Amino acid sequence: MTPRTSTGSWGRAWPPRGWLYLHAQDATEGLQATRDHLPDLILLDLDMPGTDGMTLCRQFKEDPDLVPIPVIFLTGTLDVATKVQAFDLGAIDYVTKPFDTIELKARVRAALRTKRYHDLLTTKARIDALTGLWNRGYLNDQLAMEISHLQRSDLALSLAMVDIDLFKPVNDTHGHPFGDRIIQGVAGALNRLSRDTDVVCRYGGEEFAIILRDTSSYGASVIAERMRAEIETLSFRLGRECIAVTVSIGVAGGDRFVETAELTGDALLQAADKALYEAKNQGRNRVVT
Ligand code: GH3
Ligand code: MG
Ligand code: MG
Ligand code: MG
Repeated sequence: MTPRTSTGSWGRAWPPRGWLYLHAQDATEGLQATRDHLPDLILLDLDMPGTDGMTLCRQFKEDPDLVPIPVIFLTGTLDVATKVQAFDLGAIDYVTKPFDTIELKARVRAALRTKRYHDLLTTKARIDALTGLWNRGYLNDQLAMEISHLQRSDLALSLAMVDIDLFKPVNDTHGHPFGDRIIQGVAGALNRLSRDTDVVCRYGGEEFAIILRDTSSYGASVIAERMRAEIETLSFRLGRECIAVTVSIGVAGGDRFVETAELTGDALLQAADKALYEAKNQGRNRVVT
């Protein structure tokens, strides 16, 4: 593997400053480098020693983490059938050797533009528009991933479900836009009080879910209590009035699961939801674990 930062075989001006250009000798190196660095673009020579470019491209496109990376083929022999095969495998473009440097650069820029749009849309699709928190789809993905990565011996993963208390009357009395401001304020507090490793989501209307990594149910209940206490102190101004809200929180920890096999995302969500229901039953504005 040869990482080059500012000069490549296309002369001093390429790749532009700040880009990292990695050169792999063969398919094995190429696949490893791609997994390690998740580049924004792959220039793939069809004619390589060992595994050929088509096979490597197929490997890229079979890996969910690598699928979004655009692949441009470089090749000397490109009949129509090969072009079709390359596009069908997921390549975004091709360049025939000997290639014109200016044209190749333009194709690279175009592919990178597409990749940037893709990344932007992927991010937007995961974010809740009102609060800027992660959305429910992202929560489900992350929860499944966290659980599949948990070691059998280490079930330190917790989930907290947070629900604003008696929110409907607040909305009915003061209007939906004011209700939205409260949802944003609560979201901000949850975000402030969580750690970088936590995943804070808006689960739905006035409900939030937080994945707490490396956290036992006890640890999660301490964090949840801190959040509950902080939210109680917030006040939302509306004209001359100041409105306060409280939240109820249900906490579920992986460590409460006796059978590791029973610990799934759904099971953790259900357990947290059950604890939340219990918190509401006990009179709201409290944490139940
Ligand atoms: P509880 O303590 O049992 O949770 O009572 P609640 O009134 O909060 O419960 P309920 O689930 O009956 O009401 C939730 C309300 O949240 C209903 C709706 O008016 C409000 N809501 C849901 N989504 C939004 C939203 O995006 N914006 C605003 N402003 N209000 C919302
Ligand atoms: Mg409710
Ligand atoms: Mg509620
Ligand atoms: Mg609710």
